Formats: sequence, structure tokens, C-alpha cells
Amino acid sequence: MSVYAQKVLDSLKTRYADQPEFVQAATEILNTLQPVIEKHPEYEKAGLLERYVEPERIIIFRVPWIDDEGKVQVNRGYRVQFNSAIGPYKGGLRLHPSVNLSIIKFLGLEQILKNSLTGLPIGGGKGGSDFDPKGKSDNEVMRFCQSFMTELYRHIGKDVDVPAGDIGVGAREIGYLYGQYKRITGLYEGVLTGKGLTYGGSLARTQATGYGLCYFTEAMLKANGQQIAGKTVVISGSGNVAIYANEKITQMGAKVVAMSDSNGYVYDPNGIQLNVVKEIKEGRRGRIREYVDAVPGATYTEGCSGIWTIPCDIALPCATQNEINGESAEQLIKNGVMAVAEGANMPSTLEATAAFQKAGVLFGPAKAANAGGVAVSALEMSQNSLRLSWTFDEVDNRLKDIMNGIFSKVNAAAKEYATEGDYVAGANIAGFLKVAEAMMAQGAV
Ligand code: NDP
Ligand code: 2IT
Repeated sequence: MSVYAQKVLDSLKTRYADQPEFVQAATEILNTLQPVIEKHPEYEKAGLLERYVEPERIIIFRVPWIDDEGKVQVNRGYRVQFNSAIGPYKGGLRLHPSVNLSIIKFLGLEQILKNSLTGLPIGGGKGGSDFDPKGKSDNEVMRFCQSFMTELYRHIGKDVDVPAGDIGVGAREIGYLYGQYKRITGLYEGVLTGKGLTYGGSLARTQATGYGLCYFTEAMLKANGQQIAGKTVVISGSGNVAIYANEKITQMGAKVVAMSDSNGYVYDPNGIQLNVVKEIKEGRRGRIREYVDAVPGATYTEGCSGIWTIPCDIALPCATQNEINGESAEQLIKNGVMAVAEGANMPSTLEATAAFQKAGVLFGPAKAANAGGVAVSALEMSQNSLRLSWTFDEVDNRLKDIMNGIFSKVNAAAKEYATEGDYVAGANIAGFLKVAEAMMAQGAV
């Protein structure tokens, strides 16, 4: 690591010792930037890295709401407006009991580089709350979302900050949030993405992250003389990203044999029947274990990490951060995995990433591999500004081009600055260079 990057990281580790996920994401990024720092000594003078790791603004707020028993509940809301050098802040909202400042900051830091890689004009931000939508009625979720937006609305706008979905935030939550924003401001504008198709949403946004992950994986395999058809795949999670990753990779001729949720995983040697998963998860917010009631021959195992003991050629972690540790990575390698592409944000620990790279596994890091969701969000913003809607194929074709473009950029940056095939370094460097140039051009702000 460069002396300058090391100094910035050491200071982060001291100041934010209580933010392990944020420090982890910063460590991975700063670890890879040495060639860029060496080529641009002016960055240190301009305090560029110090500014890059410090959010422009953090908003933390109280979210009071009334449950179905008439009792007041209080949650904590966050929006981290991390970097607006290349466009308005853009990034999802996560609703999960584990949400805290460390998690939102790691997601925001990653989002800056991810959004840069899309080639579209979007800065980086992230937000959410420790509210748990699980087990809540639709009315409770609505009252929470309305209260959340009653504070958030003053900080966002179509040219300021455009939130979207993430874990626990899908079409239902975006609808309630949008309704409240419109009611308070009187503005019918593209302030959120992932909207329903009847009120400004984009076709293919629902599919975008999962499909994009498969387009990226296809490009990565192709560049290495491989193909997806005929491969056995394990996908963790069974939410938005996991479901559409399964749909696309199956269309590409692979067989998905396992999926999971936070309770456990199902294994189906005949190939997971996605219509059953969709009915359970999208249809009635059920649990993945219910799959075995519908499909004879499938088995359910309690606990999440066991899914990585199932032999596969391609692993697509699509649930949450740090779901693959060093031990799970070694297990996957031992079982012959040839590619890992991250649908979730930072699903591999630093040890797991190092193990995959050391073993020569093709490794597509999250900020490149899962950028399809935010890319189509940016296309939704374009359509809202144009007051037009593009067809599914038009959006899907743009998504494909964007994901191929991301792989090319990442591949080229790896070759030029680091080691051929090191897509972690390639993604960080290619994403960072654009943000750095824009920050330098705009002065010390
Ligand atoms: P969903 O809420 O739709 O699904 C999340 C899935 O992950 C569920 O199956 C959930 O299980 C599982 N999960 C969540 N937390 C944990 C946990 N602590 N341990 C094990 N499993 C867990 O979210 P998404 O599919 O949208 O998001 C999945 C990942 O993809 C996240 O990392 C997100 O940041 C990332 N991502 C999402 C994008 C998007 O467009 N939605 C874009 C880019 C990245 P359960 O139901 O039991 O909670
Ligand atoms: O992590 C992500 O890129 C997202 N959750 C999607 C963000 C967005 O603005 O669509």
C-alpha cells in the first residue's frame, strides 16, 4: 500500500474503530490504489483520499411510528450523502434490524465507485433504518415509510439525492415513500427509483441487478475462455437480486442447485424451480424452507453458511455482507469453484477475497458485478426527465451494454495498473479515477 493511503487508512482505523464494516470496505479500496497514487502525486497535496473517505454529509434522525396496537415505536433513520463529484447522490435504502452507521457508510463508500463504473452521472449515497419489516402489517410498513419520508424529504430531490431499494425495500416500500414525498412537496418528480410501472418506474429495474450480475459474469468467463452454459450454480439469498440472478443464469443454460434466506438453505439437485421460489417469496413473503413442501427430492438445512459446502462451478452470493468468510471460501475452492461474482454488497470478507484470488478463481467484485441495479435506476431517472418510457428490450439492451462496458473497463484497468485478472484492483482503480478527476477539477470542496 502507498505511504499516503496507509496514513489515511491508519487514521480511519483509529477514528472509526467502532465501524468495522466501513473500515473493511475502506481497507479493500485503499489497498489497491497504490499505482494511482504513484502516478498522481498531486492527489496527496489536494487531500484527495482524506476527502474521499469522509462523507459530504450524514443525516441521522428519529423515526416515530404507530403500530397496529396504537403504541408509538421509535427507529433510527440514516442517509449518508457521501460524494457528489460526478452527479447527485444515488443509492438505496436498507431496512434491516442490523442497520447502523458503519453499515450505511460502507455501502455508501462502495456506491461511489460502483456508480462511477456505470459511466452514468450519479454520485454516491446510501441510507436506511434499523426498522425490521419482517412480521409487520402493510399498514405498519406504510406508517413507518411515511414517517421516514417526513424527515428525509427535505434532504433529497431529483437533482440532489435519489434513493432506491436495497434489503427490505422493494416496490411496496418505494410506493409508500413516493406517495408521502409527493404529498409533502407537491412535486411529481423522479426523486426515487424502483418505482411501480404505473407511476414512473422503469421496465427491467426489478430484474436489473440479477440480470446485470449474469451479464457481467458472462463477460468475465468469456474473457477467460469459459462459458456459463452447463455450469452448476449456487446462489445465496432469495430476495430481489437472487431471484433474477437465478432467472437469467438459468436462461443462459446453467443449473442453480441451491438458494437460501437468513434461516437456512434449500438444495435441489434437479435444479431450483424458480416459479416455486417466486410464489413463496414474492407472492406471500414466506420462508425458503417452504420450497421442500412443494418440490419432492429437495432438502432444507438450517443455517446460512452451509450453502457454501455444496459443490458448484459458479457461486453468486446475493444475500448480505460478509456471508462468505475465509473458511467458506476454502470450502468452495476445495469443491472446484471456478468463478465467484458478488450480487450482494461486500459478501466476501477480506480473507475470502484473498483466498479466491490466490486460488485463481475468477472473482467479480460487487461494485462491478452488481452495478446493473443502480445503472437501470439511472436510466429510470433519464426516462423521468424525458417524460418517456422505454421498452423492456430497450432498457435490457442498455443494461447489457453497460455491464459489458464495466467488465471492459475493469479488465483494462487491472492490466494497466495492477495484475491481469485482478478485477478487485481493476474495479477500484477504474471507478476511482473518474471520481478523482472530477474532484480535482472542482477544487477543495
Ligand atoms: P431483499 O430484501 O430482496 O433480499 C435479501 C435476501 O438476503 C433475503 O433472502 C434475506 O433473507 C437474505 N438476507 C438478508 N440479510 C441476511 C443475513 N443477515 N443473513 C443471511 N441472509 C440474509 O434484498 P436484495 O435482494 O435487494 O439485496 C440483496 C443484496 O444485494 C444486498 O447486499 C444488497 O445491498 C445488494 N444489492 C441490491 C441491489 C438492488 O437493486 N436491490 C443492487 C445492488 C446490490 P431473509 O428474508 O431471511 O431476511
Ligand atoms: O447497492 C445498490 O447498488 C442498490 N441497492 C441499488 C441502488 C439504486 O439506487 O438503485
